Amino acid sequence: LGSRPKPGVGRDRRVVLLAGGVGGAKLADGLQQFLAPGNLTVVVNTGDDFERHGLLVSPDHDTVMYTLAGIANRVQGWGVEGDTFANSEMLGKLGEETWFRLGDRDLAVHIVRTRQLQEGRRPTEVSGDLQRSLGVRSTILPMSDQPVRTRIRTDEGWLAFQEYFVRRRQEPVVREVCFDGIEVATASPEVLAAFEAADAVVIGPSNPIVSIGPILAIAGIRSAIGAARKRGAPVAAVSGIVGGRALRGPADRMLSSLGHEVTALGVARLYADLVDLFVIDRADSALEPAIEGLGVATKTTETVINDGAARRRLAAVILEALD
Ligand code: FO1
Repeated sequence: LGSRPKPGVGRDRRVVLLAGGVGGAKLADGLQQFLAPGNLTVVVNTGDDFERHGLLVSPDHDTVMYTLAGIANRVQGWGVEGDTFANSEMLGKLGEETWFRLGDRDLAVHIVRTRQLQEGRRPTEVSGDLQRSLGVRSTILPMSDQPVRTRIRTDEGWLAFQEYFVRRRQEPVVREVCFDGIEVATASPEVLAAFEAADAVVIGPSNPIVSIGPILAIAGIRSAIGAARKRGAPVAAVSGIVGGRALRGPADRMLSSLGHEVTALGVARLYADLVDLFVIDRADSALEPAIEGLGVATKTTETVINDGAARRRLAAVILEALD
């Protein structure tokens, strides 16, 4: 029963989800099925944004947008289902770097985004038009309208995020992470308004360092979450570490090389001052007492969401726990 949206129950609640790439997008997809159009707002990380062939690519934003539009490549998680790479092939012939693969349909989004930004529109406005064009019924908000770029320090020196994540396949050991531009980046008015209107806030199972980290580092966002909580809007976080491993991506090795414990408890410590509830997988139920020792309530359920039904079940458990 939990996996079928119950019509009416809590559909009118306004939920704000903090999300990075694929894991956050999957939970957004689950939550969207229980909430009335416009009642889910996804604040996305833009620190992974990347300039390619003169175009601006916003991977975490586009992964959430394609997922909520129902057109995401479900195996890869990023890019458009069934996309072709004719343009990428020709770019290669013309001597362009193509290790960061842009599909032909994906490319259209970057062309439109870049043109509108060059005309002086804010990333938030551009994002709104793109998601409406693709029929997304929730609201996706870039964490800031100012540019932030995650950089990774390795033994070979500093790398731009996508150089680390894609070109180097996350092989180098991460010694330090920094968010260029974070000092002057502010939460957009739309992001602040979303937190003010929120009945609940959820931190998705994305990488706590490089996906959720940049969002929480934006001036105004931690305090906006704190204000929502003080106002009575419960705040939950979902662990992206299960059984000491990341479900995908480099979060486990990154947490380790940055000196954090690579467990759901280690992630809970990063969020303890922000959240009322921490959602962990059944595999980590033994950690409940230690997490509750941080002053955080726990909810143990299935957090590995590889199909639509699992996404809905996790969303239902979270919405029920936040009720
Ligand atoms: N990830 C890869 O591993 N290889 C790619 O060629 C690649 C291209 C790509 C293009 C558009 C996009 O939105 C995402 C893309 N990603 C690719 C994923 C991306 O690097 C990650 O989704 C995020 O940056 C981390 O969450």
